[in-house]
Amino acid sequence: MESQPHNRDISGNTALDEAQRVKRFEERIQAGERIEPKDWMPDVYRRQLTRMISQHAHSEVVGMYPEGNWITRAPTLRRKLGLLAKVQDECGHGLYLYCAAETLGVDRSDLTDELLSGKAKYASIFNYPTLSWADIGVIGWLVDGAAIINQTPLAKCSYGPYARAMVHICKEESFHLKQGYEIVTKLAQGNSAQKEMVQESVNRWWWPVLMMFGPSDSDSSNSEDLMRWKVKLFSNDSLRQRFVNGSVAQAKAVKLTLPDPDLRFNEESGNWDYGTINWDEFWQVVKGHGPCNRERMRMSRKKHNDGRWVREAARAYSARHRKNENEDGKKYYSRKRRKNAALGSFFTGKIRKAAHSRGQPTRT
Ligand code: BYC
Repeated sequence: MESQPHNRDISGNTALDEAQRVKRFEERIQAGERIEPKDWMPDVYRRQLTRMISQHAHSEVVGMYPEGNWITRAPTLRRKLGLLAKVQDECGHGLYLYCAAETLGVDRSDLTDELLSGKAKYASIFNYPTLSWADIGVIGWLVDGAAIINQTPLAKCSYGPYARAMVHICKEESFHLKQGYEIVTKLAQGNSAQKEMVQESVNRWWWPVLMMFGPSDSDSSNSEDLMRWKVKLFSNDSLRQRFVNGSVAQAKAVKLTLPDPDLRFNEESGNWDYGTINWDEFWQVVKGHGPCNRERMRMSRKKHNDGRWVREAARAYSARHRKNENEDGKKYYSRKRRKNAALGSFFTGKIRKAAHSRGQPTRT
């Protein structure tokens, strides 16, 4: 469907009142149509998407810190290359997502300010420390595994730029999952110290990973809007359950134990029942009081300051190039450049004529 400016509805009629516009908007969503940046959308939809996409982008960026910490200490060159590529992918995911958020009319620098001021959230999981090499494997297996379960449905969400970004991101996440599970498998088949290290890592990460899916449905304040407008296609609890169901078999395959004495298969529901999540811990971390929140924010501010010269150089470069474009975005050449170009064609013409008169072939 053709895109329309914000103040018009899909038929271009500006006189429609708000209720009619919302109705049409919802009909489009129910019909499975994608909403594109220039289409009319309710303010709440725009605000919710901006919140969710920007927080997702921040999570990708902050998510680089705990893993980046291990690049210099990876045990082999192959592992170092794999980890380097993974961290680089996450940086790219942040970039796609900031671009997707900008299609909603916000400025990336404002989103960054919100992160640095502590106003915007990012995924709770990245406020936990990476204490051993096994953590890199377990993050790839469980954290990226959880991300895939959460994000694959987002590739079918109602907002076009977010959905398209997620297709690419999810493909890369599945490589991350494989590299993580490979590290975990090797360690789990290794000597007793390696087995102990990987089990200890699973014990620390399991519960925080379950919290990644967000609060239980009854406490999820944003789900109602997001599910009505098909941004979220499944609830927090249903995705968490899907993740638990898949992880049990994966843990068993590598002879690791998931640290939950209440984990048992429920014949009736066909699901693995699990124990109670410590929601106090979750909210403490979300509110900035987790084990590494201060360190992550310190690092984010440092990186932002260290990168100032790059942003300034990029801005100066783009300003210089913009000066060479007229209002229609067409290339504008300075008088000096036009004169040189004219002289160039004058001389080229003279040379061609001379060559022609000598009977020599000329390039056209
Ligand atoms: N951490 O109403 P709810 C990755 C907040 S990147 C912190 O259920 P919603 C990866 C929530 O923001 C992982 N805060 O929210 C990267 C809300 O507060 P506000 C990030 C959380 O949006 C690198 C309040 O709690 N993934 O995987 O309906 C390497 C109430 O929650 C968390 C995404 O961002 C949390 N875990 O649902 C490896 C995916 N959970 O904003 C891996 C896209 C909730 O109202 N996002 N809060 O003040 C989503 O799917 C949804 O936003 C969520 C939360 C399921 C995360």
